[in-house]
Amino acid sequence: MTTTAYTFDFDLQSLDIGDYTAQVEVIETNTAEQYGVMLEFPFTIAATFPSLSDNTDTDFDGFSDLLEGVSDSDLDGIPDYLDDDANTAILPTGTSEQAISTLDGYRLTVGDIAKLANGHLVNTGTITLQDVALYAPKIDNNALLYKDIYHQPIQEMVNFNIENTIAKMVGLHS
Ligand SMILES: [Ca+2]
Ligand SMILES: [Ca+2]
Ligand SMILES: [Ca+2]
Repeated sequence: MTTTAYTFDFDLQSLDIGDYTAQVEVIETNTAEQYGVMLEFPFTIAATFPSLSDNTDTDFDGFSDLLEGVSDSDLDGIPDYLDDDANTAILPTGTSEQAISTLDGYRLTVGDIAKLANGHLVNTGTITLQDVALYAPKIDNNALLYKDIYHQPIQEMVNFNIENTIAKMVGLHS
């Protein structure tokens, strides 16, 4: 089996400020079955770019915000200047909870609700019930949790994706 990476560039200049969901669909053309897969991911066009300083180290990893920048080198959804750990088998949660972790070979990434709720300031997968109410309908209009007025989380809620090379699953853990 061989794998070839393709890169697609999009010009976002014509988009207004706001939240968007991008869809990527790949369909086989060389088989009768023409199997396919569709991936969706949210992104936000923000009004302002974060102001990064050479004198500030927000994630306390020894490198300044300006040096690290807003790229997401480990692809976990957290920008470098807020991300102090390149191990993607671990995803940080709120300050009062331990990070969630998985096996080597899997990648934990910040979930769509957490991304939309926090924009470029996202640094954990932690979300609130209000985040669910506001952003779950943008992702899945049939999601049941945000319609359940009796849902009372007994601990912090973490919104994350977990992926390996074979399958991708989406989880909402509370
Ligand atoms: Ca830093
Ligand atoms: Ca990251
Ligand atoms: Ca990371």
